[in-house]
Amino acid sequence: MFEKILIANRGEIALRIHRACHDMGIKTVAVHSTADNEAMHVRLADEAICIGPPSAAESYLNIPAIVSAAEISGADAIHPGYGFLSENAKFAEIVEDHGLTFIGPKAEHIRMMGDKVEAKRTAAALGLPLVPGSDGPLDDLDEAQTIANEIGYPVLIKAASGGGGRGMKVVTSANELETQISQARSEAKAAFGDATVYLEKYLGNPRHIEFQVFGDNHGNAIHLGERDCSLQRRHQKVLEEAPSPAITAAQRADMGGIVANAMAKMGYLGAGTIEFLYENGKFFFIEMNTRLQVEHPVTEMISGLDLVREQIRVASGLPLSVTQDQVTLKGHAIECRINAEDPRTFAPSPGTVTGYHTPGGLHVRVDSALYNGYKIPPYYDSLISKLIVYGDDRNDCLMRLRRALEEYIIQGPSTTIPLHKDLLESEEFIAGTYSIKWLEEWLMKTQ
Ligand code: MV4
Repeated sequence: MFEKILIANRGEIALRIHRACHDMGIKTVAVHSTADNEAMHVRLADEAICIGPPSAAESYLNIPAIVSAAEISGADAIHPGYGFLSENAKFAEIVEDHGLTFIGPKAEHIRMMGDKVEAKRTAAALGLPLVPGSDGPLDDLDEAQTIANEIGYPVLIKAASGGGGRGMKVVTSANELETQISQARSEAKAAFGDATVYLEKYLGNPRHIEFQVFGDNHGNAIHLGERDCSLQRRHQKVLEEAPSPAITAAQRADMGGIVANAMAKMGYLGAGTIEFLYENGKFFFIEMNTRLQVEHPVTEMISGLDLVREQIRVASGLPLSVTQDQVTLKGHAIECRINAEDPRTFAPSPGTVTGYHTPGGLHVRVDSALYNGYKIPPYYDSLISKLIVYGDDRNDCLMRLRRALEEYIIQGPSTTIPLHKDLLESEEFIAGTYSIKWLEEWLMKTQ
């Protein structure tokens, strides 16, 4: 097992990883920008090394500085968290080339899943159901016309190097196809340096349901059920829950079996998430994320497993601590993402926390790096806290979440706590019948 892990991240996820390390008797090294000298992740770690100025490009994305920090501190491994360098195949390779362990999947799998066309090909070969569409990149207009006519309009043009919804174009009729493809191409080129695009049937009203998977290098792969992440605003998740209110235990066992099998065939190592759109009782693979996700705690709450511990175990060569038969998913969990933002305009609201009180009690978890007097810097993501609540069933979970939100006090910056309180009173959310379109429509009507 590793003796010392460098955490190449900041904020709540750096604390989350630090906690798993200390629970396992592993020392931690924090890295930080000059904007984070007073940050909680720096205070808690056994050692801390400044790696650059505030801009992420010069600090949390600075590969030479991070690898040097690992060498100087004598760390055995690097955990990238989420965002920043977590899905950078080159970084994973450089880390391994320096005799360190990258706590994450193999570089080849990160690279493959980063190319959404490659990812779909692989998923198809592994038996996952796909959204109907082009088999690969779009080459010429004739081909695109033929495919679109076959599957029927509307269709969606997506960037192969995209993801997260950037550079997508909905095409409603044949006469728009040419201009939308060339628009998508130039936007993709500008945003990702790659003009490759592909085409899919546009699903009008799906849910976003993702399966958590895990593999080790002893030939084992398991799934830990799904999370429903349909509540998004501008491709940012707002609230996630597990299990999804939309699917049955039989559907979970079916899809879970299929994704776990696929991961075993690939020889996938570590934590991964398989994203599906779900519409009219059917799943359609769209993407795979090769990292630990922000919303992993809801899966931890219903499975009782520590996903960061599992990541560290399998990266060090140990088998997963459980077999599929030993996984029991029980109860219901919801995560509210709390951002330092105006709850109506969503404008960022950095600044000093002048009063702070966290909710507590049975089945209530707060993952946050905030403390009273902390100055939220303006340079990074506005996520400042995740409130995660467990209940025996969805209604029990909703009741406890309302109670926990009432207790949570963050003074100084504006936060999205009031938005979550309103959301928990809305009929559609309570009924659990929402799709990916619902939140933005509700915000327009009510906020
Ligand atoms: C789609 C889709 C409809 N049909 N693909 C957006 C982010 C990226 N991961 C995939 N996305 C979508 N792909 C087809 N064929 C609708 C979306 C989409 C979406 C997906 C999940 C959650 C929120 C969303 C909001 C808008 C669009």
